Amino acid sequence: MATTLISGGTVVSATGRAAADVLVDGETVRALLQPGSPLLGADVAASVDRVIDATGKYVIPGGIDGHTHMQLPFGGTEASDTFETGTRAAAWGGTTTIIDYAVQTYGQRIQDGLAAWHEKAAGNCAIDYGFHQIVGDVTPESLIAMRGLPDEGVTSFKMFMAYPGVFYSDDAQILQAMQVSRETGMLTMMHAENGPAIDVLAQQLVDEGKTDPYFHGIARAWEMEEEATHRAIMLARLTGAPLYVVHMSAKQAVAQVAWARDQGQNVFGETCPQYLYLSLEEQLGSPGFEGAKWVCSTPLRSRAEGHQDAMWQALRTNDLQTVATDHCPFCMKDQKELGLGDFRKIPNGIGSVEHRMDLMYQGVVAGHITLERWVELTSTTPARMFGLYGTKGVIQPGADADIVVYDPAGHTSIGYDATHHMNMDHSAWEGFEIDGHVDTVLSRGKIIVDGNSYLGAKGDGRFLRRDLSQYLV
Ligand code: DUC
Ligand code: ZN
Ligand code: ZN
Repeated sequence: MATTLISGGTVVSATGRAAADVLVDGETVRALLQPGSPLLGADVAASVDRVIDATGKYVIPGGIDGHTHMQLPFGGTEASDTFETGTRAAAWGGTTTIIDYAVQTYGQRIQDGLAAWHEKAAGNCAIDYGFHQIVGDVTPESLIAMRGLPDEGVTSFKMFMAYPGVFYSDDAQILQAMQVSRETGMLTMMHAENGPAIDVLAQQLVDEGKTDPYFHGIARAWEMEEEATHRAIMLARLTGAPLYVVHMSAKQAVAQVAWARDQGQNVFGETCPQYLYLSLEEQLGSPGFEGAKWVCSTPLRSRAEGHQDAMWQALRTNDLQTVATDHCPFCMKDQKELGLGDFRKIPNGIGSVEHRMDLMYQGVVAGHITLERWVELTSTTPARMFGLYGTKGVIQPGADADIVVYDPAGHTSIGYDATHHMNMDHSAWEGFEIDGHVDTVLSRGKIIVDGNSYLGAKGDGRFLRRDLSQYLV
């Protein structure tokens, strides 16, 4: 296979930055060379098949989005990105790995749920992909089947304390699943919101005629996230299960994670760009039905209460460890519109898989995080958290050549008629301006994005069999 030299750039890792040329041989990184180094011959550039000029640019490991929902049947419809469209959009935005959630529905065997996800993804992805397993029906049979997941390369499973009647598990079910997590080393992932209480609050709001999207955020109060996060932490503590709380948005819930971590517990937290930038007042509270674009769970929180600033701070202090998207796109037409007149019927989800790397880079520009922390939150820690590190999440000899050349002098305007490749009829990020640009994307050595050209193909991406988490203490 072809050899490539990425020359003249600044290689950024989770721990530092250095001027270095990256030699790619086939699908993997062969060497990092000091510019002008004679180690591999006097003129490496002349001996390779192609040279990518990265002068003035950052060379970073490809992004890893640890939380996506392609083609998820949910809320009476199905997430609008297929594995084909969603992973291509991810590639455009500098993400070279996704970890999607395979679903076991109520009454289904876990093995069958996982097999269905393999069928959806195989041969369709633009980038490499792995799976977490949603356990939607804890039964004696599924507790046995869960033990087989690590052998399938699926080393984490998600449970829901929300959505009664859909994915919900009660405390007794969570306790038993966590015992399996402790026994096998699999990571327990938790959607931490008190679903039964939220449903009562939502019904009361609707009875009072409060049916606009804004009230989705009122029903799903931060107390419901804090309480569930605490409960999950205590169940994890009792059982010894490692716990990863997904899509965190309430500062009080993050304080629970910080508290557990201070006790030495293996508890981790993820947030998403929407909880860093968007708010209950500005987006969810948009006039009329417009706010439906931003109905997701956990919900957008009040800026006046300071949640967004607290999330950025928690990313700096490592009270939160990762940034994923919870990419779960729905069109307004025929999908979000299902909830006209009743916010409970709006399918929950926002599409962001294309924009995570850019939005988080803007956090560097704004001084919220360092360049190194950008790489750590979006690539290196997800790799370690989900058992991919060494192959993914780092540019080093032997690693997969998943590499992004990022131009800090470039610019990206986000919007439906601007930068938009996701299969949606709107952008939740309309009008966002980024002081940087994804220039070139390599997936296992193949250039799949080159400026404004897409050079990848459906089926480029492979299924990743993941090891157990490499992040546990
Ligand atoms: N939250 C969302 O917003 N969408 C998918 C599932 C979830 O938990
Ligand atoms: Zn969730
Ligand atoms: Zn999700």
